[in-house]
Amino acid sequence: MDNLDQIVSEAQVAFAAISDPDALEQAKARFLGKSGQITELLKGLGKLPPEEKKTAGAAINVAKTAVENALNARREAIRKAALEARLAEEALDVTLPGRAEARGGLHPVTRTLERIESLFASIGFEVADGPEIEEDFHNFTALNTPEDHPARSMHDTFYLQNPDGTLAEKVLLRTHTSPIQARYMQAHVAKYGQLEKMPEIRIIAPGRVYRVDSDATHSPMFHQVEGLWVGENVSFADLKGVIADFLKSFFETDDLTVRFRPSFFPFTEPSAEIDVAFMSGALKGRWLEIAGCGMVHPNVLKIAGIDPEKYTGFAFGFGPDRLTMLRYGVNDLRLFFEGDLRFLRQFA
Ligand code: 2NL
Repeated sequence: MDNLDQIVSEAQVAFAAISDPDALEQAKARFLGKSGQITELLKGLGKLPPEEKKTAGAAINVAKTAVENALNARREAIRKAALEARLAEEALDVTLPGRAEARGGLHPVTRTLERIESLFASIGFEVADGPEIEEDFHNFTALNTPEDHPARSMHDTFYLQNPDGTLAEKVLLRTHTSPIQARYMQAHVAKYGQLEKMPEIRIIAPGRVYRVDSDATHSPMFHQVEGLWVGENVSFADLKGVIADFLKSFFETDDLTVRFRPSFFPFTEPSAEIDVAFMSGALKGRWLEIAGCGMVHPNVLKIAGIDPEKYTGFAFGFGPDRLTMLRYGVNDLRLFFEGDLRFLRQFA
């Protein structure tokens, strides 16, 4: 029986020295496993004479229970120690001052776009959207742009490549937001074209556009807002009224004059450049070129499936980057796209 006491104290010493759970289970095997010391003793019981079996068996079981108790106590101690360590490591000081979330702000050009959208929404214009990667058809052909027009050249327009590196001739980054309107007209005709009286189209198309151009006043990516109103009896007089009212609302002053100067675009006829002059303030007295416009060319209506004998329309295109520069007195376009927070924070 001395042997049993020795096994028990050996187990207690062995378990106490271990603090890793896996190692503890391995140590357990030495005593209680298939060929562990206690197990071997139990196996040996069969060879004892019957009168000794009972006392020997009871003594071995007392030792076995003692080893199991030592094991369970150690398991529990290891588990507790691990929990304590984890609690200490993940301690959270709820009395520390909080870290405030930095406050974001809208980009000045975004402010201008939203302002233009809401002003036109107030006179019944819907905001339309479309892809920045466009097809030659919607960007040029549908807008009455001749095959040999310089805007179609690689000097002016970014074309995409095929996966094999060759030029994807008919796929490009849109050079204006007109293709949004070309697509909208097509979809509108598909929806209402068979009706005796097609509902009016009144949309603005804001978005990013791309041209091969880069200096103090040109960025290869810039913004445009185009507008389109198509219906029966839509006239150049309507165009002038809508634009003049818009500019007065946008610049928050009646103290400005608007001038329509003859010009040319393939997609409008007649076409005009819109100039504005402020009668007061820092920009007083200078004519500023602010947009292009005109009556939608009959070919553009025809390509979209609209009968130019029955419907007319006007269209215009603004550069919201330039409008933002004028409204806030910024002199370098590139500041808008460099992402310098010292500049951008002034508008937030
Ligand atoms: C400019 C000139 C303009 C348009 C854009 C347009 C769109 C359709 C049909 C006809 Cl779907 N025209 N857009 C018309 C005239 C001028 O923009 O210099 N923008 C900054």
